[in-house]
Amino acid sequence: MTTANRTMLKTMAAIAAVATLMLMGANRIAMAQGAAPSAPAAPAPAMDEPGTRSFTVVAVEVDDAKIWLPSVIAVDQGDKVKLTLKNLVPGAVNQHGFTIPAYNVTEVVTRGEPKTVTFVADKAGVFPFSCQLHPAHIGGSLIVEPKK
Ligand SMILES: [Cu+2]
Repeated sequence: MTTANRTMLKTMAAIAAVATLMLMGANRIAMAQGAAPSAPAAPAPAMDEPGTRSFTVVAVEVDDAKIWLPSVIAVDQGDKVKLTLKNLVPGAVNQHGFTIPAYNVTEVVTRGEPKTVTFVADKAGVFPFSCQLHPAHIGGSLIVEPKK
């Protein structure tokens, strides 16, 4: 192999390595924005003090369905969880509920007035959340991964 070829190979390897790093970086950004790519209204979680997991959870209407998004919120047992609740459902009814019975979280969220709730996810498991005002509305699950 000539020196020129070897130099060329090294350059190509370097370019491939940089491209891989860039791809990994893009992945990380996509993951940081939450587990719900179907939630265009949910902005990326805000930065917070270490140990706090912050999520914006929005009530939206799709056709006739009222849905809290993201539908899955996953944290680790022991995390401090901060939820910013926003009601973006249009129409005459301007209040929707948000409840996680297992964690004694129950809020009424008025459109235009986001609410913040914080709690420590001390129990592991899968816990449903929903709108306590309108049982037909679609909720989701809080998943608390057990501590290893
Ligand atoms: Cu509702």
